[in-house]
Amino acid sequence: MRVGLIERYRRYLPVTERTPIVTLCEGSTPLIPAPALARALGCRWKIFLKYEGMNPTGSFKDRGMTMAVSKAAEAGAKAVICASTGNTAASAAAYAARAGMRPVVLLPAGSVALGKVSQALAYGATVLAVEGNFDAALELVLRACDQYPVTLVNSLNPFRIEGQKTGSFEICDDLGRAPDLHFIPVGNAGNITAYWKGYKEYHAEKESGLPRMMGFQAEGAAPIVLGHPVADPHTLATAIKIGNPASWKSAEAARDESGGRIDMVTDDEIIEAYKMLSRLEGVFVEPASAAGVAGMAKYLRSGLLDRNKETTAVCILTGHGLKDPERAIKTFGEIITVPATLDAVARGAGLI
Ligand code: AN7
Repeated sequence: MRVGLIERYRRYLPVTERTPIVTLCEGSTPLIPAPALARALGCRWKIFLKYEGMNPTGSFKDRGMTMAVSKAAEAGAKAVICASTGNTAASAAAYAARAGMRPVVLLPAGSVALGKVSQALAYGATVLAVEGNFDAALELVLRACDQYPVTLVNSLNPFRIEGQKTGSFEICDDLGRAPDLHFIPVGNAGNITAYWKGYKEYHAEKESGLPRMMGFQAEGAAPIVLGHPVADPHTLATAIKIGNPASWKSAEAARDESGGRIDMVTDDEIIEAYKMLSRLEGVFVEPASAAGVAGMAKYLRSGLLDRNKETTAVCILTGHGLKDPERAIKTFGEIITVPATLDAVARGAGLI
């Protein structure tokens, strides 16, 4: 029987017998070896893909949301609210539905991939498209939480980080120790914060080791790399189109304590990694999820990381490819329409 991550890692999490556990059996996602990707990148590393798209709503957000909504239920909350580039909204809506709470989600108008919008609607969220970017929506959510009886479930809610840190536990359990390098996309910077916390906690108890944290932002939305907020962020990886990350300082701490890097990749590099993952490994992700892999490829190419050194690398693939079907169709090309004859099918398929 598959159990949710609170049950699996209960003793590392701030829950008690009185906490009503709101779960969709999230977590325990596969750690998939990627030998073809390693070959294509010309390296002798062991590369693993942590496929977080396999969570119940198709992204890593479910890890934090099972905790945040369980604790909100314990506190008697009736409604939850978040600003979101899409995945947080989908996850919040699902867990709120399950807990019998009202979900309200604020999305940057016109910037959220269709799969995510359809999920938030399906789970019964009140969906507000804010005429502004994610950062403006988050600001409004924080003000709403100050003034109205509604619980914040963005990653500024510390229970979100607690839930998300379990990703590190699973990686250490699967590998028998922490990897050498941990590649991860960075948007609002909650996830890199959570993984680092998880690695440190496990290491303190089990001496499982500590990876270098390698975070990657999109070039048009790279405030941490530039050292200042970006007023008008842009990238086709809409999940990480964020100009003023909430967990900025703790992401820098993860980078510095681990001897890692936070750097940026272009949209072209993101799309190249997006294609490699699906074509070489059969792992379909949304574009933002490919940013960590794009960063790994960039560092291997430039020689900043040694391709011949024995290295175990884990790439966090944060969201499922079906989240953004429009980008997939744009990227992967044409459908061939043919008459309903064997000859046309054979020609179309390149069999003759
Ligand atoms: C697929 O849903 O911020 O650095 O509002 O959906 O922890 O923010 C999503 C972020 C990476 C970045 N990959 O993680 C939201 C939201 C995917 C994401 C990130 C997000 P953080």
